[in-house]
Amino acid sequence: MNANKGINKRMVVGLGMTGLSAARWCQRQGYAFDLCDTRSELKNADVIRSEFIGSELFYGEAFSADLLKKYDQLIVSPGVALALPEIQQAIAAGVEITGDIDLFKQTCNKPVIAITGSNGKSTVTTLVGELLQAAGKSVAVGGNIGVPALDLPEADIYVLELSSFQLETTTDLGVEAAVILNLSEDHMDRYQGMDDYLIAKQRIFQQAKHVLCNRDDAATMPPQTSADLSFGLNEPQGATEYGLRLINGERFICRGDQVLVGSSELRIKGLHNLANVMASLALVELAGVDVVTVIDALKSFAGLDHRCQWLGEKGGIAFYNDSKGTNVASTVAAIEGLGPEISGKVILLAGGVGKGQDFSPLAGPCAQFVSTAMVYGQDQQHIADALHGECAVEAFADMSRAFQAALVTAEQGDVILLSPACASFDQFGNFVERGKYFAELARAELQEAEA
Ligand code: UMA
Ligand code: ADP
Repeated sequence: MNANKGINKRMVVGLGMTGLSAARWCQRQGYAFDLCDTRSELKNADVIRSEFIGSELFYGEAFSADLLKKYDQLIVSPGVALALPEIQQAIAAGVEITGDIDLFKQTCNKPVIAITGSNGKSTVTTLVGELLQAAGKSVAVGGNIGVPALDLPEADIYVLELSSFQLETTTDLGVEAAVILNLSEDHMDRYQGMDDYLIAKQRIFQQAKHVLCNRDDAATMPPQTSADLSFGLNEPQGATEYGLRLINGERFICRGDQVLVGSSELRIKGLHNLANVMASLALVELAGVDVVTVIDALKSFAGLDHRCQWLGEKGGIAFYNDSKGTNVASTVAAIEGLGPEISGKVILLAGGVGKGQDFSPLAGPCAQFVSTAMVYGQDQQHIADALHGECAVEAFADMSRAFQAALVTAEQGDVILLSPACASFDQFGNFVERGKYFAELARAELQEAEA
């Protein structure tokens, strides 16, 4: 594909990680481009100017439609909404829109495994990368998970986590294998509704060679073709289905009739993680690898920090950090994943910035598995309202106080789970900072127990 067809001048819109990776890519290709950002203070402006000599840098004010219209193509960062009036005016004037993932695909001739969904993306992306590596492939892992696609090193196969924002700017993506893991409410501050959000996600299927879908979630099915493989929590019906079978009281991951691995042999816990493991195995199969050869690597996968991460146990009370539980569906998955596995109850710590979500789906799982919800932060009242009558609810100004109260309430066999169902921005820089803070609180308790 000719990435330069009819395009003389490009504008890189947004100068975070993605924008800078795109600018470097343009520079490597020898293309002419300028750069813009609306931040009033661009701390690295001098570094940017010296790295991209010959490019003009615009920042410090709102995007200008008159300026944007002067370019043939806008390379738009995922955090910049295409709905912005200035971008819309440029589109109306005939300016082409693209993003880093499209540029990456135009110049990458190696297979790409693409993963999107509302929850589980980072877990599946990381696991697929590790399994392919165990199968002897040279693999590069990136995208929304961290390293922008255009900054990835050379590899034989690429595994990309793609957000709906990144998919908005892709056209004819053409990946080797694509999956939408699941779909639930998120980012409603950016989309008009769930249909709009799904349409963005479904762009992952454009020209995909192979498609994987989740049998338990109709929204993950490709609209115009059928999936090559599927995964689901029920029993698999044939060799194209990954699913679970109950054998002597234990859940086993199976591919059709083939029994692959028992849940007790895995280090990651919870039904949602069994779904993630099945999705990962199926993607590895679609990449041409015999899944039997990667089962040992699968057994050693301990999961990612801040995702239902076991921190330790004190006096029969276990501490779990699920700070990446930033939306209602992920918290539901964490509660429903841990609840049935423990002899006691879950003490839930939840709160933060609710992003306009409906918290009512928390009610059922909390009634079943949670003894007390310790709510804190900006949108605590919305959570408390949704849980009224379902479990005990106590309210606190911040997480530290909620944690202290959880210690008092917890009994042997219980789990203290941080799974906020919210973004962290009211009290922390991001979910990692929030998770580290919780882990510090928990580790102080655990050390006290050891001393
Ligand atoms: N900007 C403007 N004007 C605007 C909006 C943004 O100028 O109206 C500028 C900002 O000033 C900033 C730049 O755009 O300089 C930020 O760009 P960005 O928000 O696209 O962020 P990047 O640093 O490029 O990071 C992006 C992803 N961020 C978002 O989608 C918001 C990162 O995902 C991703 O890791 C990275 O690309 C590499 O691919 C983060 C994320 O929160 C982790 N993703 C969301 C999620 O997972 O829920 C989708
Ligand atoms: P993402 O990258 O999509 O945010 P992660 O793998 O980082 O996904 O997991 C984020 C959170 O979502 C986890 O902490 C867990 O609570 C929840 N989660 C993980 N996998 C699933 C799944 N398959 N279905 C529902 N929730 C999940």
